[in-house]
Amino acid sequence: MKLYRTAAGCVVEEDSKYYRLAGRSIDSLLEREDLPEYLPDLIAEIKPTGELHATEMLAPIGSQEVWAAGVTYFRSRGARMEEAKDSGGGDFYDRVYTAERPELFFKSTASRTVGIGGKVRIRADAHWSVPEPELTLVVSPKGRITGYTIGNDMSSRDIEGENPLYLPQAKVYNGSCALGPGILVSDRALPDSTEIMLEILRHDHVAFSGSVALTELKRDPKTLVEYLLRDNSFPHGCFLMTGTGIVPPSSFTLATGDRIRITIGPIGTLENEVA
Ligand code: DO4
Ligand code: MG
Repeated sequence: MKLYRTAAGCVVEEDSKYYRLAGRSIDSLLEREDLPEYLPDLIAEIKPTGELHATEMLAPIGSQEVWAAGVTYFRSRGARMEEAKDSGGGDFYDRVYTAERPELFFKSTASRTVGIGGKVRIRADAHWSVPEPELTLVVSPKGRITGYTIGNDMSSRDIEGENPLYLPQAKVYNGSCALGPGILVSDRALPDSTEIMLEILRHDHVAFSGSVALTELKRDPKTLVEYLLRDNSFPHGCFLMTGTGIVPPSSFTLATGDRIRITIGPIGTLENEVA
């Protein structure tokens, strides 16, 4: 079962049928502890309507904060150690990869986040920018994983590499986050074999493509959520990106007009153009 947000309200997709939920805000749904059990009951009382087009879909976020985990894949550890070696910061990434406490950082709010078809941005003062395709957890106020979406943790690698203390500037800026297309509503873990796929198109040619399976994710999603909620409350629930395992080569940087396509089979495809 999938949940989408549109300008006219939320829509549930089940068995290729679409149920429009009148008068239910995304907040009122994401605040529920019982979302996976509640939605089937709700649509049982509604008649399905015509198709939902991607152009109607908005980022599936309301008042939630978006947080992110870092260095959760071996590939991310290596790339970060390399980019930070001149600043002396490389060692931090190795240490956090093996530490018990994960790296968790604040990533975005709805105002900095775009949905499918929206434009993500590269910072004007950055010269090395990449997308980070990440499985993103939908977390209830009490810390239950009630769904999954696709996240793009847009990152300025030169700023991050210059000094690890610049991380918030490398990660949090207007248009630095994309979420969508919708939410796969489920509290069941996705199979380890699930692939995250990234394709970057430039002038209709594939400039970069890569994939990683969830089996490479070093941290258990439930443990990441448990750390995030320690002494930290989320009355509207929150999103938690689980880190990237796909890093383009160091010679690659995003450019205006590039199209970033991220696919996670059970969730869908999130496509955004770079502004
Ligand atoms: O510590 C830097 C950021 C790591 C990150 O965003 C990732 O591994 O996905
Ligand atoms: Mg990331």
